Amino acid sequence: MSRTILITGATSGFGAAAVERFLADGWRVVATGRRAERLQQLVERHGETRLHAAAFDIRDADAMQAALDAIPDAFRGIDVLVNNAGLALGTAPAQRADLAQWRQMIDTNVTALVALTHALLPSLIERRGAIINISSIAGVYPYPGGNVYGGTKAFVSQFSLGLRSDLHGTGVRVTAIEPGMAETEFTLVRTGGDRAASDTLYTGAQPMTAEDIAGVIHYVATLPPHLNINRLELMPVSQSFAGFQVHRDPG
Ligand code: NDP
Ligand code: 8X3
Repeated sequence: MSRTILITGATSGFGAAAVERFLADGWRVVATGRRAERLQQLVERHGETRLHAAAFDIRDADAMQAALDAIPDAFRGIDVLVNNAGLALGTAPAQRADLAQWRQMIDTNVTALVALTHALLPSLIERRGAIINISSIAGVYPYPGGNVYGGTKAFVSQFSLGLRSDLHGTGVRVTAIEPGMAETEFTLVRTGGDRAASDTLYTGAQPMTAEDIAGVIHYVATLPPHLNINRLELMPVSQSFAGFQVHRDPG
């Protein structure tokens, strides 16, 4: 029997690659994001038999509810929720950061993720489904300029573990995937469209690809139902850890 997956942030990067991966494997896919034209291109490529596209800003609670209400019957029983939509904005230290950017990251990465999860929990419980939350190494290891972005991802990982506790006995699986550097539009968004900064970060580093992460999401979603990966941290081989920084007074 074909299963149904709802993937947020399906217009780019991990989410777009995951849509392709699950459609190729015969799943029904509900794909969401703000950029309606990209979702429309997906529909034109794949048709509407196994793909339903819903364009809305995930921070808009009413728009989210309207989109959920408008899901066609064939796509209503969501088996897997992939909370992927998210972003980092800026790399400035906290003392120079833009509060509006902090709010946008919290509203998108935390508040919207929580709201969508809450809305879909009844269906997920009924179907003994799965929740796959896209967290980040930024939620595990702090780095300069990661401040609120890292905080939102720490929330995502800890919320995932908390969900596991609450969903004990329901059969619902919950996983936080915590990727390191992967080349998507992530850095373009973070830098406000600075293509050179994005290229500089990724050039020569062999970062992970969106398809790498989509493969991991698919792996997690198709594990035997008795098996739960709680958190899964991954990096490109080229990325590892640096030491602590020490400030010394000039004397
Ligand atoms: P992209 O920028 O390529 O994709 C982000 C997706 O999120 C887009 O589809 C975007 O859609 C969607 N999105 C952002 N804001 C909103 C919003 N307000 N409403 C609806 N959708 C929204 O980045 P990635 O694919 O890399 O990022 C996916 C997830 O992975 C994010 O949560 C990110 O934090 C996380 N991550 C990324 C890593 C990386 O190195 N790339 C590493 C670790 C984690 P649209 O703009 O159309 O609304
Ligand atoms: C994205 C990974 O290290 O750029 O979440 O914050 S990092």
